[in-house]
Amino acid sequence: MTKAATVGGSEEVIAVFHEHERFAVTSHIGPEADAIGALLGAVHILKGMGKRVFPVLRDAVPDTLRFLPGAGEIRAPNEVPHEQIEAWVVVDCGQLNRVGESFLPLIERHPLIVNIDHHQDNPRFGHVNWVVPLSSTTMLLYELARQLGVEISPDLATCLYAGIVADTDSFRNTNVTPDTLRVAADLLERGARAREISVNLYERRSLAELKLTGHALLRARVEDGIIWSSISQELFQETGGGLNDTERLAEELRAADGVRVAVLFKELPTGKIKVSLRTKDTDGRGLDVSRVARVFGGGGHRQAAGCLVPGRLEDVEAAVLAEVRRALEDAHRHTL
Ligand SMILES: [Mn+2]
Repeated sequence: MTKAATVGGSEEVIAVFHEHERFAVTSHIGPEADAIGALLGAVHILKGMGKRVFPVLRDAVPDTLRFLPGAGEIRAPNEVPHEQIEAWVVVDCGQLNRVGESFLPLIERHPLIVNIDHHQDNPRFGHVNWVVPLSSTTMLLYELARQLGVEISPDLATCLYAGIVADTDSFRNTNVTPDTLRVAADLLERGARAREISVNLYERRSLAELKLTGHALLRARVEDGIIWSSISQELFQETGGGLNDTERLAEELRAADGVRVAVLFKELPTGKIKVSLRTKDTDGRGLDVSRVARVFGGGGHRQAAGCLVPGRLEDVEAAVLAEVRRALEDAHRHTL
């Protein structure tokens, strides 16, 4: 049995899970392993309690995450019997609009939204909120399963473990705590398929992704501890790559020796620029990139954040880099 500390504050979530029979569970657009792992985790738990559950996502499950047990049952918003749903469980969404704008009106009118999340700046948009800044949202689902006495099967363990691996960047970020490892160890004991998760998460890169990575690394620039690169629409077209082929690129940039911050700019067909920020902070006290992202209406975590900025690529680059420089100077001043 694990000795991981018990996480409090779940009483209302547990009450809702007990008191209702028909649930829909959803997560954010551009879903990654913590979003889908937490969504499926909630589905397994509710099913384990004998409830009726509808798993829903606005976006399709990425190919590399279809191995997660239950992923094949996830439906599009228009396939859900909305009038039957007694409670919406929204997981891993730092904001409610992260479920997708077209989908938002269907959910936000609902009288019972349960918000389960680990993003620190979550505005507690639910009627019931359980927001704890653990390493992953799946850590919260693990805790729920334990508190509800639902058995953690190898399938459920695999979903939960995948979220931890993804959101800690394979146990490399400063959000890894002793409890992260205790929970991970317990999930392994319960049959989480760790190697299958690693291969699916890290060893299924498309040729387009590798080409985009190559181009972006070639054009990367370094100045004052900041490394940055950009991908224009032209480059997306030339390589045949899409936005989801750029997910790991900011981390590749950050791997450069001597840099503290990596910034990747991606030009979308809409004319907006998607900005990804990463820090190479070793002690959790350096630059908080989510603060930079928030200046531009975005958000995220200390070490990984992002924002969507309207404007020309060069202009957005200049504005964001200026803000990163300012934030680095601030962080430097605070440590003096
Ligand atoms: Mn997450």
